Amino acid sequence: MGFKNLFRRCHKDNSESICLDKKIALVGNPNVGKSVIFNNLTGMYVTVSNYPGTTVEISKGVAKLDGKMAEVIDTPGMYSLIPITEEERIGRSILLNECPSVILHIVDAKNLDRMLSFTIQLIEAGLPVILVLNMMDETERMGLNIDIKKLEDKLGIPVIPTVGISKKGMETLRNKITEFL
Ligand SMILES: Nc1nc2c(ncn2[C@@H]2O[C@H](COP(=O)(O)OP(=O)(O)OP(=O)(O)O)[C@@H](O)[C@H]2O)c(=O)[nH]1
Ligand SMILES: [Mg+2]
Repeated sequence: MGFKNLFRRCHKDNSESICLDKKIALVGNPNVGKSVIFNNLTGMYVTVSNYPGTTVEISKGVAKLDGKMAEVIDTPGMYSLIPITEEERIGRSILLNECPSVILHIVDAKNLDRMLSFTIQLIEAGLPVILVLNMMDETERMGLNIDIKKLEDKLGIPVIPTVGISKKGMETLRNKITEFL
């Protein structure tokens, strides 16, 4: 699909680089639990503002991870790196322009098969990705069993199961994020 190296310039140490701070971006389809996980990661200092020149609201907050401070950016729901909606265009431009140290691709684990193509796009674009399998409570209730280790081996990225609403898996996720900062 030609996503390879699309974002590589973000991570080069050259004069074009605008990566001054540590940033964590949350991406994923609508309604998968991005904002719940955003709230779990951030503390009191949350701001909501319109993305420049648009009416799309972006939340930003601060996470303290193992003594390191990082900005957390909650993006609007998006399905792909190829933008169709304004929200997707903004999501893509956050990934391009904000140069996050790590991207959390948050998926509804019940529908993992439908969501993996976006994970693969992010990986192929050279972005630093953690796959977050959220809604594990509902997934387990449905009797679905996901082989996390095998998924990690196949994708070559960390995969962390979570239940956003009860904070299950958040400690493991925080530790994994810290490795990227
Ligand atoms: N059962 C269950 N519900 C969850 C979990 N995480 C989030 N939810 C619920 O799922 C719904 C959607 O969560 P949000 O955090 O608003 O999802 P979002 O991805 O930010 O949605 P958009 O901003 O619309 O893209 C809410 O009702 C949450 O309470 C989870 O792990 N398990
Ligand atoms: Mg949200």
